[in-house]
Amino acid sequence: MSKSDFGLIGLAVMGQNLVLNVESRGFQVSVYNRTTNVTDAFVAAHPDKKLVGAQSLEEFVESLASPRKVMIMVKAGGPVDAVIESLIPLLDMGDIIIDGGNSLYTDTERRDQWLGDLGFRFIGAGVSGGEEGARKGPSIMPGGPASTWDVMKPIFESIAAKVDGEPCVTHIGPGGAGHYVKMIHNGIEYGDMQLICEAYNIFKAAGFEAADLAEVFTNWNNGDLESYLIQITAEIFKQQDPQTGKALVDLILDTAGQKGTGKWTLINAVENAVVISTINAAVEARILSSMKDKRVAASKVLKGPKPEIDIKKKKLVKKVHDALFASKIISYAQGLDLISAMGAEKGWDLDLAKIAAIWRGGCIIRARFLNDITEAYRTDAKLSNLMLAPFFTEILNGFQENWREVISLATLAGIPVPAFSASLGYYDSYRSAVLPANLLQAQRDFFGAHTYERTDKPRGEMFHTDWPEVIG
Ligand code: NBP
Repeated sequence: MSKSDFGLIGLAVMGQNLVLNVESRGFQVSVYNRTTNVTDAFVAAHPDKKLVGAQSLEEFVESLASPRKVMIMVKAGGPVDAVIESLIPLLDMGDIIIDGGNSLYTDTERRDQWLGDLGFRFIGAGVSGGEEGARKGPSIMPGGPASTWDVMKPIFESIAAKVDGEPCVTHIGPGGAGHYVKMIHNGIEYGDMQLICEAYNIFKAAGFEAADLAEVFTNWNNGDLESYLIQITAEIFKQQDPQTGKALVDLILDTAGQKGTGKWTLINAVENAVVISTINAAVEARILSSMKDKRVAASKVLKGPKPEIDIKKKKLVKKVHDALFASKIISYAQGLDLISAMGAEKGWDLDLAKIAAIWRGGCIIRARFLNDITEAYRTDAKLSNLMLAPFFTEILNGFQENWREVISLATLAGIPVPAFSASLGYYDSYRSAVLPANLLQAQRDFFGAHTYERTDKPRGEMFHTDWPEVIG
């Protein structure tokens, strides 16, 4: 048998679908899974495909054409290192290892150094789109040496989603840049999902049933909010529980899980001193949701207004639409700001237009408005904040009345809207020429002699006051 063009290790849901995708583009693919009966079952289930199932890593490596291209699609963390350790003695110099899992970018940087020192080539690639994306065309965010990317480009471009004929994959940058950008993609995904949930909560308080919501979200998906997450939300509201005939969403327990990419994004934002308050609120909302027992107990003690909103449904839909869209812009502005700061810190030379462009298809956050984000950065690569691109400035200016009203309505009705509020708080802070930090600096100087600058003196000139002594 001829040697394979590509090899994949890890035949769980992502691995299997990626293999079928690669094979469907005309490549012969070798596969290996630690539990070998998974390999046998997978190959047997696809007798008409150009697949080579290997029983051992030796057999797998032997079946690949040189330079070997081996993609690892196993659980992130220790398993990736374990697979790499076993591959090292079997591979030749110049062979390429690709880690396609959700690895922490710092792990990718370490592996890049480790494998580079040994003479292997390494790509850390974030892959988004879940099972369906992996099969039909994901968005791929590869990081590593440009010369290695050039070798992988034909395969990656052929399997990626396409938007306007452009593949949703681009070389992000060196080392951990690809996995880093995938991490921020996931953080933004957290923000998008929470904002949608807050809109849903407001509608519930105004008496919307699942069927009404299916209609609202379907209509939204035909407009400027068009996106995969709005689309699946409409489908979720249509889904009935076969046992009870009720809307399934109403039967799902309100405790959300998380795997860690949101938390990693927050840690990185703090390290870079970048505000990502919408994503922060989204991660914290999941944490609060998981405290079900405590919330149930507190609901019996801590008082608040009745969660009711009395406003014409059609009017409310428009207002919530505007609040959601404005908040979503803020969330992306923050996420892209973080990418930009980190890119500068690491010297990665990241291209935000290209990053936004590959998020237009294949991935979970794909959305119509990513076309406008792409355009904004194509027009001005040095844009200091997405809010300042004329297209987005106009929307924020136009939508803010409804945005503020929705947050007020929710707040007065005791409905939590942490991500809507965080977004508006960021917007109002960012556009404030004067903030109350003068008082803050006075406090710092009072107790710690930290000094302050004055409004009537040049910047950089520091002052200290001998504040009165406070007793007690
Ligand atoms: P999982 O993350 O559930 O991993 C299962 C695979 O890892 C199996 O093939 C398993 O082999 C293998 N594995 C483990 Br666990 N430990 C191993 C070890 N020590 N040595 C060798 N193989 C080992 O699979 P997944 O959901 O397909 O995701 C794969 C990667 O893609 C992850 O990093 C994930 O975060 C990322 N990702 C997933 C999605 C998604 O929608 N699921 C989307 C985007 C990215 P076994 O069969 O022998 O146990």
